[in-house]
Amino acid sequence: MIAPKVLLEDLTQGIAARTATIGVVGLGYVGLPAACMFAGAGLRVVGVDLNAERIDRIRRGISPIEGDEPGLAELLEQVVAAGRLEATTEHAALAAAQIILIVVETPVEADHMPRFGALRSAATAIGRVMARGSLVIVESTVAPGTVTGVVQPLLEAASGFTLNRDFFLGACPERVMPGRLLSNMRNVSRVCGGSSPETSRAMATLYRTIVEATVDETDIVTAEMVKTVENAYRDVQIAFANEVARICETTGANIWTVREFVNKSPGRHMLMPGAGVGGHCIPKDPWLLASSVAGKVDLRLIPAARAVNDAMPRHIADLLCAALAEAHVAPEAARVAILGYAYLEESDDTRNSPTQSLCNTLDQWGVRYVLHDPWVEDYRGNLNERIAGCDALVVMVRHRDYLNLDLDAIRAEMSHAILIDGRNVVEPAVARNAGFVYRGVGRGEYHP
Ligand code: SAJ
Repeated sequence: MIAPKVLLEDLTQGIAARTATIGVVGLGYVGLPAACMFAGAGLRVVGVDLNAERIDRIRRGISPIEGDEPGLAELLEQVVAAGRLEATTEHAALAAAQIILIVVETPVEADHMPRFGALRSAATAIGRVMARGSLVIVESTVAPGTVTGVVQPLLEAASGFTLNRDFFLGACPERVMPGRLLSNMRNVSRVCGGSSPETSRAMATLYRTIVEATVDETDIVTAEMVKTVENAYRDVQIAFANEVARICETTGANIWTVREFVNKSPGRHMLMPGAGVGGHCIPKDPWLLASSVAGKVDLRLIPAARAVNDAMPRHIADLLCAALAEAHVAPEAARVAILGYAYLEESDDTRNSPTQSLCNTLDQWGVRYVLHDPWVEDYRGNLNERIAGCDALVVMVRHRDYLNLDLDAIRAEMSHAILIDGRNVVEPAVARNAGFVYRGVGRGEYHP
């Protein structure tokens, strides 16, 4: 039997010589760019996805990824035409791969706990077909302890192999962002956590074929921790900014001035308050981190930050209510135009949209609303027409289209002139001079 050390050496040489084959399980907005980048680096890639329509489009060299992803469609077409990227719904094709990436979704459920259903299925399917000497790498963001606690046992049970003797395992969490998939994959550093130091080294050799930033080598749990911690950290930072904004609304300060001057203090980097925290990462990853110590460590800050950020859409609704009262408009008689549904400016991604949370509150209150978003198919259209007859405007996303609103023209279309600014897109004095009743997150100087 070939010694594990030799197996890894052969694998590393195959990467360097570009003779190795990589399997990628999950061809979504992370897996597909990864498959294309490795194929573009000269490696042979076999992509597997359960979605036959997606596989069909990829086989035709057509990207199934929505939104503007610079370079992706061209790269996909190129590597498919060159025969370096094959796509299939059959996991059996992975038998030919020396390296297999798992890039499937890892959501948390309503109880904030992960079930890892897709991950478990992928691990079992891979275990059934993977060849001896394979290196399996989990790119999905998982709770610390998942790769060795969930993936390893499933791989061993399905293959009959033993870790670090017959196969190798690692975690290299993705760090992509919609709109910058290829650029992030190339320019953002990666953490390679392997089941042995030699495994981490082989992983680093692989990722250095596509990553121009630093590629760090460590153990598996550290890699799992880094990804979930970096996003929990960001969530706490945003929550702090949101809480200070609410303090400003009572003390009569302007959060943006406070933040500007605070950040002049050495080592301070206060983030931005806003109308809420959406997306596929920040609302989820803190819960993945917390789930790894559920019942063992009594966490206070991380859950509290989630609660603060999740409460911002309700805060926007409360600001709206206060402004309606000042304008003597009954909420149940009001008609509100909500500007922005995507979770982030200049994006069509609506996952965990804070606006949806606001709509749920307005539905409970019986407040009628219309939605506008130039990036979201269902809500595109002429802004003035969408606003016509409304009593209030609520800005939820800092899309470029909302940065220079013609308030005089908008005012002429509206029944009442109320403006709620969730993303600091309008100077309050400008709104007031145009005849608007104004409320803004953190703009205490304008909250009577
Ligand atoms: N947000 C604020 N205030 C801020 C920053 C963001 O309210 O100061 C809100 C945004 O409006 C949005 C949500 O938080 O609703 C998330 O925004 P984000 O800028 O964090 O963007 P994401 O969710 O795409 O975050 C991803 C993360 N990357 C990965 O998980 C691989 C995050 O770690 C990155 O910092 C971020 O991209 C980025 O800036 O690239």
